[in-house]
Amino acid sequence: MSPWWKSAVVYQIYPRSFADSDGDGIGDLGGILHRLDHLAALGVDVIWLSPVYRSPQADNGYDISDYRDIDPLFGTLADIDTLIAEVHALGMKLVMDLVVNHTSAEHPWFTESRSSPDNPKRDWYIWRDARDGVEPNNWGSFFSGPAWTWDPGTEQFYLHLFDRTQPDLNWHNPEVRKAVQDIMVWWLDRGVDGFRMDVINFISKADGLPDARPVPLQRHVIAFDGFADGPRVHDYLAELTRTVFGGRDGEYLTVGEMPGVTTEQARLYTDPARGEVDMVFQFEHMAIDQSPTDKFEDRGLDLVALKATMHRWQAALADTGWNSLYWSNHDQPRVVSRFGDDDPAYWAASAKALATVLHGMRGTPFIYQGEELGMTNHPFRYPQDYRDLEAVNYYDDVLARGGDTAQALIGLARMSRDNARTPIQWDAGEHAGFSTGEPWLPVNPNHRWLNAEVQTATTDSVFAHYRALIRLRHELPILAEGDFTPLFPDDPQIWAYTRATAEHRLLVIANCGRDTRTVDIGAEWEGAQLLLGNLPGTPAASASLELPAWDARIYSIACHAAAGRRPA
Ligand code: ISL
Repeated sequence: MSPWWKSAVVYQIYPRSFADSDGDGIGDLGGILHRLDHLAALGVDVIWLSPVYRSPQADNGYDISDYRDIDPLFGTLADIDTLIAEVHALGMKLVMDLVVNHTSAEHPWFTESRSSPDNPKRDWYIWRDARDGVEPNNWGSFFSGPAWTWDPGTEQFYLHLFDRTQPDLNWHNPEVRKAVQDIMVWWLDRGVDGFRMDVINFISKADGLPDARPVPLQRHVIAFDGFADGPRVHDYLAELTRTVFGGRDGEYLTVGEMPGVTTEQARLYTDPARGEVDMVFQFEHMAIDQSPTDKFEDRGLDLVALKATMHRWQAALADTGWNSLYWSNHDQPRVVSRFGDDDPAYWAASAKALATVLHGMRGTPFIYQGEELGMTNHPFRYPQDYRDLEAVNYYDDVLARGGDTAQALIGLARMSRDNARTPIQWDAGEHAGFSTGEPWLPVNPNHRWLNAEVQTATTDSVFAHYRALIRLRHELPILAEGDFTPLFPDDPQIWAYTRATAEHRLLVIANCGRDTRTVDIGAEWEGAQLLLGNLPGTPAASASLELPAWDARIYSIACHAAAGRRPA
């Protein structure tokens, strides 16, 4: 029997920006509890909660100082218990974010580790001597500068692939792995239904921590070849699954967030026979409009390349393994502004069209909060508008090396993670109904017309379209199980593919642009039933379709011939 998560839809909550119950301008667990009806109405199966553990919040909770407590910003352990119970009562599941490639520098493990070279926790992190008076290798941090920070007290460098406040754990040490297992069991005992595992393909670093291949004009290099999919990562994940779930892993969901993962590696990670993770969250399609050496340098969208990448992942995990499907998360700009068209004339149709092509694919769809409303990028303008340390560090870095700051601001406005982190637009009122206080990041001014209150009351809203797509996934086994075949791969504007089982065929087709297009889909689709369209008055299928701007449709035909061939 197919695992339950193959026909499930996951919804990601970024708690800081979801809903605030106490008026401090920062979202919290009480706010989520209050808004659970929104998720029940949407029809999602699983909630993935971004980190709510105790944390200094240098990276908004992806820097954890106590894995067994809730940060007072968000509430208490009693609140999370209530949330777990309420989510279950509504028939949904709750998955926690597990950030264990690194801890916060304020975690007691690190405080002990840095206290002396002989401390028993010294080896829980990755410490090295200086090389010729500087960092031990040329690795760079994802958040600018070197991946090493000097500790004057003990005169060694420690490794941090992310911010200096996020030291990497040494997974080679069995005590570290045991400590992580204990944390996971502790949360399962509290009733959670699985984990989204942050950068989990970075936990095994290359032996000897070799220099990365140099990149012209860059002193520090993001060294994927040095830390992604390293030598022992598969062993560590299999060990984790074995020890934590003890054969009950089918009941839970594990999602490995894996930047830089290849399709070949993803097949290994998600091969059920290997017992590592259920699905990977990969990033190839998110890099399509970015320069390989600078994510804020916009290359523009090449739709043919975007389709090719998504289709390659569909093919690679067709027989073994499983894809997660997503357009956005808390680290990416809003998809309707990025790959769609946020001009008011096309905004709704393009948000629905993008949703249609994603939710028609094979894999488990993830919706990032606000995406179901078609929330857009924020009109950020000035350096001081940004809160995210990635954006702040990037701007400071460009400034320090005398780079083009005007260009940097254009790149930040398009790609900054803060675009995804503005408060959810619940209504047209003050602070968009997110909080009674001043929100930590400004509300998008378009909340006057773009908000949940309007959309849940409207039958043709972006929200209603997402709800319809989720319902189709629950009702039609073909969406989880059917084969995937791309159509018109070289068309720069039409995104189309078929899904097929022996009994049933679907055609998913969208015009991803403003110009009307006529597309010849063939006589076999003549008269096919329209399952879902995003524009009013969409007809049944004909051999040739006329698709206005951002028109998206799903057509269905039952294959009687194939059904007739079945043994009696
Ligand atoms: O946004 C990115 C940096 O440009 C991504 O590369 C991101 O850092 C990467 O996907 C890993 O993300 C995860 O780990 C980070 C955290 O900041 C992100 O929010 C989290 O999703 C460190 O824990």
